[in-house]
Amino acid sequence: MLEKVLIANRGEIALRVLRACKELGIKTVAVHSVADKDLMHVRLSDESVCIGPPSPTESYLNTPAIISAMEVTDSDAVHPGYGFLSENADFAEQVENSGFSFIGPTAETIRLMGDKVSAIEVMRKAGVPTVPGSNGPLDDNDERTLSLAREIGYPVIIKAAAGGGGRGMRVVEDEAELLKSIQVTSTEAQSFFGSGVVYLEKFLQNPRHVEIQVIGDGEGNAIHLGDRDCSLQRRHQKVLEEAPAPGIPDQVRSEVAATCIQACKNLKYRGAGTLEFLYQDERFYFIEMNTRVQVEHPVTEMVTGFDIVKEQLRIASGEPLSIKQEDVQIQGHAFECRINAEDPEKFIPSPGKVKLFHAPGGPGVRVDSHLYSGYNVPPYYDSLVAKLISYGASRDQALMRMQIALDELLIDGIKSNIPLQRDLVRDAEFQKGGINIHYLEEKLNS
Ligand code: MV4
Repeated sequence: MLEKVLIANRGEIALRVLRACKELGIKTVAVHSVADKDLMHVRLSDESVCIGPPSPTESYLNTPAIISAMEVTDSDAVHPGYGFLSENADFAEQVENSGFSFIGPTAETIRLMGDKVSAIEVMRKAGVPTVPGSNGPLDDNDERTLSLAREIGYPVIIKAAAGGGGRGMRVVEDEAELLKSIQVTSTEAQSFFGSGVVYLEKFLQNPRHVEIQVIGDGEGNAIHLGDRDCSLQRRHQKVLEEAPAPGIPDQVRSEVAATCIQACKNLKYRGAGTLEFLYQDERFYFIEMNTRVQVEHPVTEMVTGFDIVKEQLRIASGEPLSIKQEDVQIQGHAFECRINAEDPEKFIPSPGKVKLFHAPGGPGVRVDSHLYSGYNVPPYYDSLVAKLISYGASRDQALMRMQIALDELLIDGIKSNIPLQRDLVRDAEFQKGGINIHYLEEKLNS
């Protein structure tokens, strides 16, 4: 087993990783910026190292500072959490070349999935359903591109191969705009990402965002832990997630999951990962793979009873998967409300001193948060300050528990989106289940 893990992240996920390490008897090193010396996980870790000024580029994104901290503290491995360096192949490579373990897939796999064109290609070859499209980069053969788009049918969407998560895309409504849109998207992609490679897909008008959690041992064994619905989002920021995704026919669900496992086995995938799909008219369409633990992993943990972060640590220790696919049972339902330090109407960040924090509790309630009364939320980072998770035997029970828990949750001193979340869990359409990716923005605009 790993003896000492350095946690290269902050906030709730750093605390989540720290708890998993403690359960496994692994020593912990917290690295933090000057602005983060009072973080909860810094207090609770065995050692801590200040790695730089508040600016993320000089601290949590500072590879030499993090690797130096690993050397000074004699750490075995680094857990990158989500965001920051978690999907940076160069970081993973430098960590391993310095003789440490990166808790995640190989640099090669991260790079493969970071290029959306190659990600789609490996998935398609493994039998994972993808969106009809160019199945590769667009080239300068305009006639071919025009006839491809005509075959697929408008609207189509142009996406940057190096993009993802909603950056570098453009919808094209008709043939007259196609070539110009490709040019503009490619030029933008070149300047944002350093690569102008773009590809084309059929644009799905009202899909849901459904994703499948996988985990592999790096030796060709892999399992899936079911799906999550993350359709309730605003400007590509997820707001409220649930597991399992409601209303998906059993056969459709198990068929797509089987293809995901096949893909992970082919890749000899190591660690936790998520295949993102659009889901429309009872069909799944793969769009991207995330090679990290995700913010919303707790809803999967609640319905499987399986600790994803502990399994990440065990796999990095060279252990085989601790469960077989047959042992994975999806039981009950879970929701996660993301609590952000932001104005609930204008969505502008609201950092500052938390005068009072009171966490809800009771059966089926989990709170993943680094907040405490007196904590000062710094202005330099993501505004996520808590994840409120509810579990129930049924979707209705989990939703009921979330309503109650949201009413118990107190965060005084800063603005938060708790009022929005309280409204969402009482929304009749959301309660029915199966709203699409446009629902929240339409609701907020009406
Ligand atoms: C799409 C799409 C419709 N059709 N691709 C946005 C983020 C990135 N992960 C992929 N995205 C989309 N790709 C096709 N072919 C619609 C979106 C999309 C979206 C997807 C998931 C969650 C929220 C979204 C919000 C707007 C657009």
